[in-house]
Amino acid sequence: MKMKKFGSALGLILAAALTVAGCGGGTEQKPAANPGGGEKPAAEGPKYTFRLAETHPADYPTTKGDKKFAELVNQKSNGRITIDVFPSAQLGEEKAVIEQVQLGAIEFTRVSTGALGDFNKDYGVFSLPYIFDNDDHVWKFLLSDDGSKLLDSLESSKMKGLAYYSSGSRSFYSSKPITKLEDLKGMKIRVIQNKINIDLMKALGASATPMPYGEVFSSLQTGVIDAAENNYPSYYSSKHYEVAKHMLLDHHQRVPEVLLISKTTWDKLSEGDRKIIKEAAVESIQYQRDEWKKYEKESEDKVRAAGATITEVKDIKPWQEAVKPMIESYRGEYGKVLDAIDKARAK
Ligand code: GTR
Repeated sequence: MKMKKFGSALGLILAAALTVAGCGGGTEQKPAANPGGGEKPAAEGPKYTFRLAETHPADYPTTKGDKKFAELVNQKSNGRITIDVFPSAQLGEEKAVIEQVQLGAIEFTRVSTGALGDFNKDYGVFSLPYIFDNDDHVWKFLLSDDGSKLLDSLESSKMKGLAYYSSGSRSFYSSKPITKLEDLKGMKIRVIQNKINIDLMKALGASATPMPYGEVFSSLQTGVIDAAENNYPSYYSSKHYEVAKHMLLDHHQRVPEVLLISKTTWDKLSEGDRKIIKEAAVESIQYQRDEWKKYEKESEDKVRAAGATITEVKDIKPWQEAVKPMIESYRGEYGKVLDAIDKARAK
């Protein structure tokens, strides 16, 4: 629907965004690294300079994954395809970036699957609480056929999923002491904007305040919100721990990260270039997962050392009970994929 509004302006945006040989803004291409022994198809074809939008800073594991992906694309194309990674939300907050990617004005992005729920209903499933046991379970599902099908389903939303990245688990943190479920009652909790998050907070007795990630720090500081929720790496790198030093680990969501290309950009690429991009994305996964593990531990150590009070929920049952009716209300929509997630556990 949104696409229509932009009408003919779209052509102009695309022409500007898809920088072909000769109009690359004077970007000097590195000499071909040529690791593949000079495969002909990679060396031939137009030169491109694309942009990849990333919300996190340069040293964050997703940004490192993006850069690895860009480096691999550059190598595999013998220097023909350059992807410039723009960290720290320089190209905008996640929701705005996704809209730009749908239009083809930004070619690539890495976002949380949580942010995709309002753009593609299938993605809502990741925001349902306590559906995965641990990271291993998440990856068993992501790497299964059902996980790949979900990546493909983004095509109906003008995007194409290239690869999933690790994102650990999300838990609550507040400026007020929180050590148990009851402490969340009546709290205003910032969430990534999507319908399921709003229902989830209600089920836990709180109220959801959707807002962009970049506004959370000041909103916690000024008391516009009482709490937020995220994984250790985001809690640390965003400095939220400085203004919300009480963390309660319930691990309610495991919403993976995803690397995307605009469908408009994808459709313009040759088969050979598509292959390069897909392969590079898949090859960057292991690197990102390793970086994630390291940074997750490091960020936990750092927030603890800085004096954050961290409470692990001992008995998760009451939490699971509280959200059961809400999960059931979504079973009609997500029953099949929830069964696939359950099945992945045994793989
Ligand atoms: C992080 C995620 C970001 C963003 C952020 C948020 O864990 O990596 O892409 O979605 O959470 O809460 O907005």
